[in-house]
Amino acid sequence: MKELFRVDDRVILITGASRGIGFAMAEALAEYGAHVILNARDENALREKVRALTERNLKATYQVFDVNDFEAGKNALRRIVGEFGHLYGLINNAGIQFRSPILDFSNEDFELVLRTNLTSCFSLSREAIRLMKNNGGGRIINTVSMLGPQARPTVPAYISAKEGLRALTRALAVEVGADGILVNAIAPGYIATELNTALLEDQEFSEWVISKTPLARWGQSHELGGGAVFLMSDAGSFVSGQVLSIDGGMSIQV
Ligand code: GCO
Repeated sequence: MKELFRVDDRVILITGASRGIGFAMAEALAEYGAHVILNARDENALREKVRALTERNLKATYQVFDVNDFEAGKNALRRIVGEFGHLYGLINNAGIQFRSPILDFSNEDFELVLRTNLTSCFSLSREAIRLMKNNGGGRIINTVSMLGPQARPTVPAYISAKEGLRALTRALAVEVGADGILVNAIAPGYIATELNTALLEDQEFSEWVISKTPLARWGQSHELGGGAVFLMSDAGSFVSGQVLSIDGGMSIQV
């Protein structure tokens, strides 16, 4: 049974992996045998995170690119296949957040969030699928959000993008399943990451999160790792087009 969750030697690219949820997913996958490739824009941060994994004899390297530079992402995938011979998995985790009342929310900011949190996932997934098809299949996980089906004020672009990413997950799953490519999403709740520092420091907001969460606490990044291992492993071999909520139950509490 324990082999069910191994991902030995599966080459998996995780975007936005220099910190938070992305690094937590990469660390968990590496602990279960994967060769993880961490992506971010900050090479120094990536070098430090990869060193933290390789010092534990885990298999990790990095690729520096901005997910909004679609050609750079395509070239990074080519380098990965050139170096490792194949690409098994992609986790589209990189994302940004803008919070502002809608009347102050510019078109430019809205478009930047949609490009970063949705369009870049489409572009990188298309190029990854091109490679996975030649390798007998693979896995894609999109980091969506509890927000999407649920909403709150001041984050219209993020909600729109993450709901769109749920839809893209289904759109890809139906199109590439016959190629042995499984596409799913993980929907974090409120996790104590740098993206949410402003919210964690807002006592009223933080207490609201705790009151609306059955587990009565914020989540921790490492609590997202198990879901990534499940969906990248043989344990998830018949799961596609699905959203795995890792939110302490918040999405189901009125
Ligand atoms: C916010 C937060 C959320 C969380 C998470 C909740 O401003 O409400 O940034 O978007 O990050 O996505 O599921």
